[in-house]
Amino acid sequence: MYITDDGIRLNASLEKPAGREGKMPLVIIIHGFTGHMEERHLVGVSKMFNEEGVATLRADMYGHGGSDGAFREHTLFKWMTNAMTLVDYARGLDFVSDIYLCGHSQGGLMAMLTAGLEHDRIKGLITLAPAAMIPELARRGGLLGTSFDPDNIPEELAVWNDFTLGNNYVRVAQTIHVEEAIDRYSGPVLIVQGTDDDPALRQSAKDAADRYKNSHYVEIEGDTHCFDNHLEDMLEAVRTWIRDNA
Ligand code: FER
Repeated sequence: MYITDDGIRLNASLEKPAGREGKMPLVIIIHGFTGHMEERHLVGVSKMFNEEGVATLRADMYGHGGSDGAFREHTLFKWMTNAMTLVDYARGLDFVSDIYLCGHSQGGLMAMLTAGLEHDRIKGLITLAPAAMIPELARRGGLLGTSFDPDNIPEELAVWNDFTLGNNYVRVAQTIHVEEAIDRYSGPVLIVQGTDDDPALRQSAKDAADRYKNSHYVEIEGDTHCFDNHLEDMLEAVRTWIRDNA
């Protein structure tokens, strides 16, 4: 199905727990940079929530997966309005009681920013390896292993093998201050982080956990950015938290 954000179709999937009737919580699940909603760790987390009686709404963000928009043109601002559209959609579902946000990597950063924007509507926040350092890296001129003059941003950044990022991505990221979003949110927060992930990302996840008023930080020993090695451990950490917080 599609959820439309100002004419942009977002490819989405709404899943309800088998056999559960009446009102129930719902978690919005957001993928990372170059990612999509069918990634193994996101489908895994969605199924786990459904087993716990929690509905899920996974969506592809602007320029990713089956959604409209070009990858090159995506920005954190566009993703923020996408995420607010998903929250509005969830608020319009008659079976939904509380709304939670869950995001991986850039989607984790997005969940943090959206929890700041929608602090009174979000019951809890779950971030998996949140890429909270993106704005600071953009200000320093060093995204994704590239190096550029942050005051003279190149027209395009070639990232990884097949991806080209437009200049507006960097301009937008430079203006974002994650700390403000963190300070606007006082609900419960879970941050799950693999120890074999990028050290700068891991440090920024730790710093975010320290700054949130009400957070729980779990490290998965020996796991990667996408929880390739110990997916079950990550899922158990989230399961335990949602049982305590839903
Ligand atoms: C970066 C490091 C990580 C970056 C993006 C990411 C755009 C996001 C990773 C992900 O979402 O999986 O420097 O720059």
